[in-house]
Amino acid sequence: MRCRILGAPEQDGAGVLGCEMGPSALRTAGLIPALIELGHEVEDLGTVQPTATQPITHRNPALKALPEIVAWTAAIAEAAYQASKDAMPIFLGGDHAISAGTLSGIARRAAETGRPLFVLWLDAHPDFHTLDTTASGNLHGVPLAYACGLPGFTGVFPDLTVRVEPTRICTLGLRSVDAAERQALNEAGVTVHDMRAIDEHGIAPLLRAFLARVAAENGLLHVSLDVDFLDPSIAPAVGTTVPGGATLREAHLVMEMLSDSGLVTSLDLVELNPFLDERGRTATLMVDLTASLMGRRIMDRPTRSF
Ligand code: 6HN
Ligand code: MN
Ligand code: MN
Ligand code: MN
Repeated sequence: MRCRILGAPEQDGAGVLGCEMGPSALRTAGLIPALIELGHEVEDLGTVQPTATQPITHRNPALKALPEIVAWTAAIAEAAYQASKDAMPIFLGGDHAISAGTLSGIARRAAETGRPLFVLWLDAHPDFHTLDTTASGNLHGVPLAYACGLPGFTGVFPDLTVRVEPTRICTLGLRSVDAAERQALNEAGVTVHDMRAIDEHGIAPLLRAFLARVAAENGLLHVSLDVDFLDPSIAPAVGTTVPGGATLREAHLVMEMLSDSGLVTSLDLVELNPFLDERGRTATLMVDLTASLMGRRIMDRPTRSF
């Protein structure tokens, strides 16, 4: 596979500084050699530069760094659109606000192919706030709602060329959902497999059903992996840890099934905060998970199946 690596060291969307070091840590942990070793052709596009900021006022006084996030979103959206031409882009965050840009750029690209875009959101949180409902004001809590075209972003965030269809989104691993997000997720028809569903059914059948749908509709699949999808005991390097996350094996199984499906066409690696890491273990885990997604196997398997 042909991969394009793009660093997006945005950090003002999170409440804790440090995500700007995320791309460096992922590179230091050996992301690119791991991909090359798996036989992929890797093109490193370097680092996205945000556009110039413009002053913006908004009725929600809680919003933090709005001009900065808007500037990043515009730059990342264009870069994501360009990088996704005839290759699989891997976006290195940066906090999860980068996905406002990656999703809108990818959705624009997907529309040109005529294939439906599906999104797998691996996260403790749905990031489904609007600019009006966020209480923390941290804009890493809004990217999925923005990309779906929920109300209130128009005239503030960059106009969406193509919106993501909420009924084609599957969130996996949720365990911290604010009241306004819960209501918006239900109204929009997003598929939510929270941690309770994972506990009750196991992660594999939930993911398998979603992948079968993507395959049946000949869809493109964007995967957005937030470090806090993982349990904090194995992934401490994130500012928004929530106990009770995915285990090491659950996370690898998700990646292995995604690899077997052959459906993944773009990937976000977000929220890694190296300032909070322990001797690089979270960065290393994120690289190992990416390697599983890109074809690393414990043993050869006779057939590709998911
Ligand atoms: N993330 N819902 C919380 C908030 O502040 O709006 C947490 C957001 C977390 C963001 O997971 O990328
Ligand atoms: Mn997130
Ligand atoms: Mn999260
Ligand atoms: Mn919130």
